[in-house]
Order: sequence, then structure tokens, then C-alpha cells
Amino acid sequence: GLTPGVDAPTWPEEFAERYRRAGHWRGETFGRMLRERAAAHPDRVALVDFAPGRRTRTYRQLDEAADRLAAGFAGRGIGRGDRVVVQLPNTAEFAEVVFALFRLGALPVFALPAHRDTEITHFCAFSEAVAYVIPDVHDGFDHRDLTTRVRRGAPELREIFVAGDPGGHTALSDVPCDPSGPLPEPRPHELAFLQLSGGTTGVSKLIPRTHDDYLYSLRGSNEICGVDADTRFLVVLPAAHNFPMSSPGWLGTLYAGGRVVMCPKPDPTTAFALIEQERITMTGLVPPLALLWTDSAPRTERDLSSLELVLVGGAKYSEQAARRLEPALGCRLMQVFGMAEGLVNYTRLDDDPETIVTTQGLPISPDDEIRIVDDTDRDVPDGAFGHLLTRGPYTIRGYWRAPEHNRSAFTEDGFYRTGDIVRRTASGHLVVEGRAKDQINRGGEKVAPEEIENIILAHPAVHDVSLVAVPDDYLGERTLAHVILRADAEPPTAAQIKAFVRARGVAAYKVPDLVRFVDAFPHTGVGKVSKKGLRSAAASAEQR
Ligand code: J2J
Repeated sequence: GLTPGVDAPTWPEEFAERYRRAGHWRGETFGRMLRERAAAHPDRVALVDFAPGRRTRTYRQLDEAADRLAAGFAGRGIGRGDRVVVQLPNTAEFAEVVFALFRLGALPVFALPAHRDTEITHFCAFSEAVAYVIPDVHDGFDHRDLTTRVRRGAPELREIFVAGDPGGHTALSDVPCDPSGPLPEPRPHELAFLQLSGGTTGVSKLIPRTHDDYLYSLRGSNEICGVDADTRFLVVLPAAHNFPMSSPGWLGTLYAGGRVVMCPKPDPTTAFALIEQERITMTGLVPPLALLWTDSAPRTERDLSSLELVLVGGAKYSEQAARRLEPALGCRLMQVFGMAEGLVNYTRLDDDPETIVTTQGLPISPDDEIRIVDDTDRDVPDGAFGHLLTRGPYTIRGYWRAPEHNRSAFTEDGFYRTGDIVRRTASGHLVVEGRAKDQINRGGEKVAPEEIENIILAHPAVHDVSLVAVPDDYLGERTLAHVILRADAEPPTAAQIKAFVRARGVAAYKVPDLVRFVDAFPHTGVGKVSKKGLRSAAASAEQR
């Protein structure tokens, strides 16, 4: 599971060599990175969290905690290449567990705290995870309740570790740790972790990222955003998501020797208090949160003057909203258009103000290759919009164990088909115009219609269903399920359909916002094929 090329396509040697020669891939690993920072400035604070009281970790403490946990995990039989599903909220334990796994060459699979048994079972089963790490109770939900169902669906799962009260499992704090000798170190070109894709098909694909490629994206992001040892980065979004992890995020901040502050909740009241108290300089937000903060800032009593830069991305940020952020928050705005598969674009600090509010930025790297093409993969004329394809030193060449899907998600010469519709301005900045992929972007949270349609289809009264996006002032898009009922069944209410989805155990953001009962799908055209027909055709194609 550790060597790229075995479980997923990797960069051809000529590209790898080019990226090394250019100095992008420097042979660093996450484990050594933290070790070096801890040696250079052991007593500097690396991380602050509130779980629930204020706790700090110096670089030395974080490094030692990672070593201790690595030894403990090794004692429990976790080793090189093993997958471990990590589902932890914004706490110090998240960083400790992840660095411990990095040290072992075990691969964290980054689940979000919102995921429930359907998603977690899939991540554990598909990745053949040997362990699953959870909090005890988070946001009113007892994660230990998930474990029975997850275990049933994921036979390889041996260990469940709990941050907090273990309730019959193993507490992270009780992991026995007598180092049994030096641990084997992963190599820079090997896989470091599996990130989640937003998904367009029934289930999320796993994204294999290497030490070399991800560390390059951190270094590049830090340079663009001006992250250094004085940076105090507030992690507002779930720490497991690629954006707050790497753009420049908490890993970028640790790379630079700065301070990470884990925000327990994203609301302005909580976050503004922490900005004042912790003298926060930088953070990253999705557009709905940026709107909420912008609206709340003029009325706050809190001192936000330490804030220098707010990054906004994950979904389209409207120009009108973007214009209001800097005056309201008294800091700079940077737009970021990124993806867990790789490519990240930022507006630059020295871009003119119009560019910052009207574009989604430029790629990190001079070696990020961008193509904008029509439906037949031919390049469109300059300035026209089309499908964004990309290839580069931190963009994957294929998903993990998904050869069939990879054939359509990548071109033959290794460009990733982002599914985004963009155009390029004269300055090279990208503007996101829309989306060709079957995905709904609910304020930065991605919903794959097929996943939810499949759940609703299991309802006994449902004949067919189509999940679509509807515009929403706050979230950008919300989900609407068009449901065709069976003639012979007792008709359910909209609330019952939502409750049915919720009861199946999926993240709350995937439960349809609206349900509408229809006789036929409204977007009828000549020769229209039903979604159900499309799905079964796709399923039999996959089986072939
Ligand atoms: C429009 N659509 C955007 C933007 C992402 C940094 C920032 C975001 C992500 C992320 C990330 C957008 N305007 N500014 O990983 O490191 C949509 C696109 C894209 C998809 C990727 C990062 N920024 N998007 O959002 O993997 O459709 O990563 O392809 O979750 O989000 O989603 P995800």
C-alpha cells in the first residue's frame, strides 16, 4: 500500500526527475520535518486547542507525542503501508495521531467528523484499514456508537482508538508505548496518506498523496501566502479537509515553524474571540462562512486587528461578497481554488484589487500544466471557457485502487480532468465559470448526487429520484431531490424521505435540503433517459 505505482498510477520517471531537478521535490518527509522543527525550536508553541480548556503543545511536545504514539501503534501491529481511518475534530490529538502514522509509514485516511456509518464503513472496507481513530463524543454525537456497524462491514479492522473515554475500546492515552527499537522511516517518494475526493460517483475515491508532492504544495503555498514563524493560523474548517490542511493550512504553518490554533467551532462568536485572544494572523474559510464573518464583524466587540489574511475558497465566492470582506474584517483577501487531487490556485498578495475579487487565482507552480479544452479535448481559444485539465508536481496521476475510474478521470498523458469549467484571463488567472461533473457544491461541502439517489431509491415507495442543485443565497447551492413515487405505495412526506436518508447514516450535509414529488423529471427533453436507467447502465459497464 505504500509504494506509488502499485495501488495507484504515479508520475513517470522523466516527470519525477524533472520535479526533483527543479527543486520541487526535495526528499523531505513529514516525520523528519517535525523532528527538525522540534530540534530547531523545541519550546516554541506549535499548536493550541480548546478541548475543552486551552491546551498548548510545543514543537518538542508534539514531536515526543508523535514518537510515543508511533511506538504504541507499532506495538499494536500497525506498520508500514497499513491504512488507518482517522476521524478526529480540531484538536491536538489529530496532529499527534497523524504525525505518529507518518513516522510509521502507515497511511492516515482522512474522514471528516460529519461522516457517519455509511461513509466510514466504506473508507474502512475499501482501504482495508486495520484501525479507526475516533473522538468519544463530538458535537453531541457519540462516535463509539458507529463502531459496531463499521466493524460488521469492515472485517480487516482490528483496532479502534478513542481520543477521550474509550468505552470498551482502547484510549489513545493508554496505548502502551515501549519503543521496540528504531522505527522504519518512509521514503520521500512513498505515499504519506489518502485524502478524500469530493466524489461524483456513488462513493468517494481515495487520493494517494506522497511526502514529496504534498510538502512541495506546502512550501509553495507558504511562499505565496507569506507564512512564516510569526504566523498564527486559525483552523476553522475541519482539519481533515485538504484546504485547511494544506492551503497553507495547519501543515503549512507547522512546516514554517508557526503556530496552529485549532478552532472548535466556525461561528463568528467563537472564532472572533480566538482571533482576539490568540492574536491570529491568518485563516481559511468557505464562502458561506466568509459571508457570515463579513456580516458579523462590524458589530463585534472583539479586536480583530491581528488578522492579516483571510483565504476564501472551496466554492465560488461571489464578486459582491468578495468586495465586502477586506473593509469588514480589516485584512487582506486571497481567493483560493484548489482540489484534494492536487492543483491549487491563489490570487497573489500583489495582484490588483480587481483581480483579487474577480478571479480564483494562479497555480502554485511554474510546472503546473493547465489545459482548457472543449468536449473533444481540443484546446479552446485564449480567454474562452472550457474543461480544466491539469498535470503537475503535486497533482495525482490516478486515484487509489480505481483503474476503471482512472481511465475516464485522467487523459492518456496523465492530465487530471477536474470537472470544472474555467476561463483564463490575459494575466493567466483562472475564473471558475461552472462545473461539468455530477457533483453539488453545498457551500464547499461536496455532494455526489448518485450516492444520495442510491439511498433514496431503497425507499419502498420510491420509483425513481434525481438529486439536483438549486441556487442558494447563503450556501451557493442546496440540494433538491425530485422523487417519483410508485403508484401502488403509501406516499411518504418530504420529511420522511429526509429522515430515511438520515437513518441510513450519512453526513448531515448530504441529507436533501428539499424534496419535491413529481410525475416525471422536470428537465425532460427528446430522448431523455431516466437517471435510474443511466445508473444501471453505468453499473453494468463497471462490472464488465
Ligand atoms: C469555485 N469552485 C471551487 C473556488 C474549490 C484549497 C481550496 C479548496 C479546496 C477544495 C482544496 C473553488 N471557486 N474558489 O482542496 O486545497 C471546487 C471545484 C474543485 C472542487 C475541489 C484546497 N475551490 N472549488 O475545495 O477537493 O469544483 O477541495 O474541483 O473539496 O471544489 O473540492 P475539494
